[in-house]
Amino acid sequence: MRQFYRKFHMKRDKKQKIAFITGVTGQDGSYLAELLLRKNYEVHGMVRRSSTFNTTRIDHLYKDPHKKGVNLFLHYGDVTDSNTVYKLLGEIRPDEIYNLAAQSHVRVSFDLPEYTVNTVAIGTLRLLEVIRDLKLESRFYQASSSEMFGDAKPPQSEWTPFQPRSPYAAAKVLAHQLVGVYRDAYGIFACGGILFNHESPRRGETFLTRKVTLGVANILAKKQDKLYLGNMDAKRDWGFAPEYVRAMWMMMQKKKADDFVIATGESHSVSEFVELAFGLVGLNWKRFVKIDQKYFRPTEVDFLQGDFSKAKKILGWKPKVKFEELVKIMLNSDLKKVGLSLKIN
Ligand code: NAP
Ligand code: F7E
Repeated sequence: MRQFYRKFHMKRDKKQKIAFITGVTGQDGSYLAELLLRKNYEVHGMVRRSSTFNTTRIDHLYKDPHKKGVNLFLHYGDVTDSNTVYKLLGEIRPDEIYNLAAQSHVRVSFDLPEYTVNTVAIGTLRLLEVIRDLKLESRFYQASSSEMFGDAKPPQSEWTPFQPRSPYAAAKVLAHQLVGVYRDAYGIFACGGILFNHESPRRGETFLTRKVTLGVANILAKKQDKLYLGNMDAKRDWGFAPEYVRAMWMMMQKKKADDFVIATGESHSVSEFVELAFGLVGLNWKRFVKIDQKYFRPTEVDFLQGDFSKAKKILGWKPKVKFEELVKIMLNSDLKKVGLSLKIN
């Protein structure tokens, strides 16, 4: 993939900004790439080698690099591979780096703690060290998470102390704190976006919201008869992913690097999400949902609700899509995906 880039980079409009995204194939990476391409950035995405296609979320953005006007370049890489990170950043010298790569599943982080810490925490350290070593002037965005708050009493803000409850959350705390250290010690423009849960039709199918909306669609299409879930009592502050990646970009345009909570300020339980999603298509969830202990976590985060007043004041950011609309957007997309013509208004 890289050789194409070298050839075309020389022709770049010098005023055009260059962004580098780790995790470009993920939910947020794909929306962020779309946003930056709309803003005329030259976008470089790091893609992991996989034996099956892992680029489905960005396939619609990809153009043959031999053609003119191509602004998206993909490079094989991995945040656990320092050498490649070093080479890529040295060659691309981006204006903005968005570090979204992660083993991002909280439940899975209990099964794969070492790998999770390696990608989430040490992966972040690798990028920061390369910026420092190469003396890059790149701005850096870190995908921090509301999971870092863990047991802390809601509403959680930038001033709430972290009380992580999983290997994933502990790794995100370390990464977030390293960002602060590198900002203060070396003057690197590094932001920590503390994003609460954000969802979309592109959400991975094993996360709660998508598992439910796809499950409802499959049940209605008679492709599935039961939906197995874990803890129904946990509460989350669920927002809409495209609005959250816009907040990432807004942080990176400010004069001063800082940390921001991005949330809706509303919280709903898993059972409320389930009841609404089934109810919207006229089904009683109690007939279809079964509890399976396998989906419980050894330690749970019970109640997340974000206070985004700092982002509202300093960035001028606020969410538009709230809970019910989010469920409808995801459900409509999954109804279509399974081949049903039903549309929820
Ligand atoms: P996601 O859909 O799981 O995407 C994760 C991305 O990271 C994918 O592109 C994945 O590649 C890539 N990745 C995983 N391991 C990697 C490695 N070792 N090297 C390079 N790339 C690797 O996650 P998301 O929901 O878009 O979230 C984006 C970031 O925000 C993550 O850091 C997540 O922890 C954080 N976050 C998410 C939320 C949320 O609610 N979505 C909230 C707060 C923070 P493959 O496609 O090949 O798997
Ligand atoms: O779980 C409960 C589960 O896996 C939400 C990641 O993007 O957001 C995400 O982490 C809740 C939890 O997201 C099932 O126990 C019940 O209480 O969708 P989730 P998460 O753990 O909140 C944060 C902000 C991130 O940073 C992460 O990267 O739903 N739950 N039954 C279930 N969860 C799943 N996945 N599957 C179930 O069957």
